[in-house]
Amino acid sequence: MKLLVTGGAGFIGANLVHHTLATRPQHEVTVIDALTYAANEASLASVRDKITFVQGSITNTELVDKLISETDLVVHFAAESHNDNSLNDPSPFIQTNLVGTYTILEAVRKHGKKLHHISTDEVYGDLELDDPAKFTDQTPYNPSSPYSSTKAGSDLLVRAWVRSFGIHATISNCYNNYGPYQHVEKMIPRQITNILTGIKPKLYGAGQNVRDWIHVDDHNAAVWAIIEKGTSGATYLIGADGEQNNKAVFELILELMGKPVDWYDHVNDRAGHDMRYAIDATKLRNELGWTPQYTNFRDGLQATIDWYADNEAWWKPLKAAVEANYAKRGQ
Ligand code: NAD
Ligand code: TDX
Repeated sequence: MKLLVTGGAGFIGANLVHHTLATRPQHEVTVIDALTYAANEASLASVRDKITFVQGSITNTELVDKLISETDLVVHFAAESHNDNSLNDPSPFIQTNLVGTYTILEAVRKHGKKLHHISTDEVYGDLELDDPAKFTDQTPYNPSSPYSSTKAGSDLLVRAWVRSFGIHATISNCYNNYGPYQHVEKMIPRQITNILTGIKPKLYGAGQNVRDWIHVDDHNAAVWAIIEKGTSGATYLIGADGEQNNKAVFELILELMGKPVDWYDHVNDRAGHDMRYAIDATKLRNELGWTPQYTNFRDGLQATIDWYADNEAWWKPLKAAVEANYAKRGQ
C-alpha cells in the first residue's frame, strides 16, 4: 500500500513513520510537510533513504491533488497543534487545520482514496474535576480555544464529506501524547529540557488541571488498528486511562531527574485553560482489540527523559527562542 503522511516531520507523524517502517515495511511511505517551526527534519534523518519526503503545504491544491492521486491512503496529522500559539495568533490555525483539511478532502473525493484524520479530545471541551463522565464518540462538540475549535471544524468537514460525498474516511480523537521527538514548547519536553538546562519548570496556575497521557507509540498502534479494521465514517477515541494533574506530573519529572519535587515556578495561567480531559476508549478496545503497551507512566516518562538527555542536538537549537516567547507572556 502507498501511504501519504501529512505532517510527518512533526512529533506524532514522525513517530508514525518510524512505527510503520518497523511494523509494516511492505508499505511505501511519502511524507508531505511544510517544515514549519514545529517540524524537525532530524526526526526523519535515520529513515530518509526509506521514504519519499516532499516539502510543501497541505493548502497547496495542486501539490496535494498530485500526491493524493499517487497514493492509496492519506494519514492526516499536519496541523498547527499548540493551544498557547493559537491564543497569540489564530490565523495559521484557520489556514492549516481548516483550509488544509478541506484541500485534502477534495483531493480524496476526486481520486477516490482513503483518509484517516487525526484529531484531539479537545474538540469535546473539558470536564469538571469531580465529574465521573469521560468523553465518548457521542459527546457533543464544545471546543474552548482557537486550536481546538479549528480541529473540531476539521472533524466536522470530514464527517460531512463522508455523508454527502461518500468518501472513505475514519477519524480518531486522542489526548495528550508524550514520547520522543516532541517539540520543546509542549509541557513535558519543556520541563525536561528546562531541568537539563538549569531552568526551573514552569507550572501554569495552581497545576490542578488534569490531562490524560498516552505514549505516542500506543497512539500510533491504535491509528493502525483503525486503518486496518475500522469502519468508514466512524470516530474512535484513543485513550489509555492515564489521568494525572499537572502538579503531579511536574513532581514526578523532578523526582526522576533528581531534583526536589517543589523546584518549580508558578507562572501565569493559560487563558480559557481546559480543566480536565478524560477519554472512554471502550469502543476502540472492544471493536478493534487495541490495548496499550505503555501502561506504566513512570517508566514511559523515564524513557522520555533519557531520550531528551541523549538527544540534546535535536532540541537545543530550539530552546532559547521558545523560552523567550513564553517569557513575553509571563509563562
Ligand atoms: P506537531 O506540531 O509536532 O507537528 C505538526 C506538523 O505539521 C509539523 O511537522 C508541521 O511542519 C506540519 N505542518 C503544519 N502546517 C502544515 C501545512 N500547512 N502543510 C504541511 N505540513 C504542515 O504536532 P503533533 O503534536 O505531532 O500533532 C499531530 C496531529 O495530532 C495534529 O493534528 C494534532 O491536532 C493531533 N493531536 C496531537 C496530540 C498531542 O498530544 N500532541 C494529541 C491529540 C491529537
Ligand atoms: O509550560 C507549561 N506549563 C504547564 O503547566 C506548558 C507548556 C503547559 N502547561 C500545562 C497546560 C496544560 O494543562 O500543561 C498541560 C499540557 O499542556 P500542553 O503540552 O500545551 O498540551 P495541551 O494544551 O493539553 O494540548 C496537547 O494535547 C492535546 C497537544 O498540544 C494538543 O495538540 C493535543 O490536541
